[in-house]
Amino acid sequence: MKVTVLTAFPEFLSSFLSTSIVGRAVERGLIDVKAVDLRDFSQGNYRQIDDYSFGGKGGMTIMPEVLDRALASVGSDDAKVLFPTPTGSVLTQDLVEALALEKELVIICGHYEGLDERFVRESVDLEYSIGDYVLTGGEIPAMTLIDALSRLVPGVVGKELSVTDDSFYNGLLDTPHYTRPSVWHGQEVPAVLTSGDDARIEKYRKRTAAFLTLSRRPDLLSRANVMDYLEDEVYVGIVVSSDTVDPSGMRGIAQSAGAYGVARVIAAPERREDFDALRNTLASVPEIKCVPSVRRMTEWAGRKKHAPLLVIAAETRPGVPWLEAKRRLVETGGPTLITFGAPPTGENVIAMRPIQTTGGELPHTALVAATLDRFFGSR
Ligand code: 6GU
Repeated sequence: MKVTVLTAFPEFLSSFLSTSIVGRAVERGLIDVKAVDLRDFSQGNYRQIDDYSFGGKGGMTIMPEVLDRALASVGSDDAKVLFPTPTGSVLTQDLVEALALEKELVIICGHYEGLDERFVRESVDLEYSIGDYVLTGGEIPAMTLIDALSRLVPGVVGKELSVTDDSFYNGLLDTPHYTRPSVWHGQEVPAVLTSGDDARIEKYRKRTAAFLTLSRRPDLLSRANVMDYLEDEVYVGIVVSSDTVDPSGMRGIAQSAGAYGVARVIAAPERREDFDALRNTLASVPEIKCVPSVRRMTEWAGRKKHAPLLVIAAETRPGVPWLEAKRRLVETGGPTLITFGAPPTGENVIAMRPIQTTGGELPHTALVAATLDRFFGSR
């Protein structure tokens, strides 16, 4: 990837481009980053690149001719041109990942009051902000983006694992880290981390990540696949209202459930007397476990420990918004049974607000897949 930064302060970037991980990536040719001095494209004797803003109170704006010449000097028509500005759209990991697919970027740093808007309209492809605060110029946001991009380039960050494990990669915050000494200022490292039990450690890290996200950034939950962050398994329960069940539809449901990491699909008849008929019909679908009643379904899902959290994907009844249901699921972390069809009752039950469509009803297979995607789909 090639990145050119157009700036009035190229020396501002020099230590960034020659130090640490980014410096090594530049040196090894993994990324090609250059800072170009906007003043080299100034007009007149004073290397002037800006002028008073029209209608302003004395602020300065970089002149369009200067920007145009500087951009032309980069010499490539298909580079994506970026302008860091507090009025841009917020830079997220998703946006960084999208920009990482580009071959070439040009980042134009404004100072003072920014760039002439006509140039922005004519030549800038994307305006981005790095957060809700105001900086004196675009250099730090330019370096922020370059840093985030470079760690996505294979080979830049030592262990590939640490890239995929980090905050936001799975859509949730990272777990806290510790190093030696194991006791510091009277504080011990959580015992599980020194236990050597890899499975327990992994579970602990996932749970702390989940709780950190719940308490600090619940807004991130909407785009995260939370399956890995639960301690126990997730089951799908289908309550069948009549003895006429379509085995191929049920097979489709089992397939969707499997794709999203659901441990097992359980089917129960609404009326106990239909159990034999149901079991016969589903004899050809061994992926689905048949039980005689909704109560048995609940018991089965919770068999290892306590009762499962019941999430009811209700067809019509009012219920909690799905993101709240997802939050409860992560918070509970225990076995979960997501049911479709006639709703079970009791403790530990969340009725989910029905999925809204703009016309008509979803077929059952689609309803199950759409519901599971809200909880266990990756962004
Ligand atoms: Cl991209 N530029 C400036 N000047 N200030 C900012 C920003 C960018 N993002 C947040 N604050």
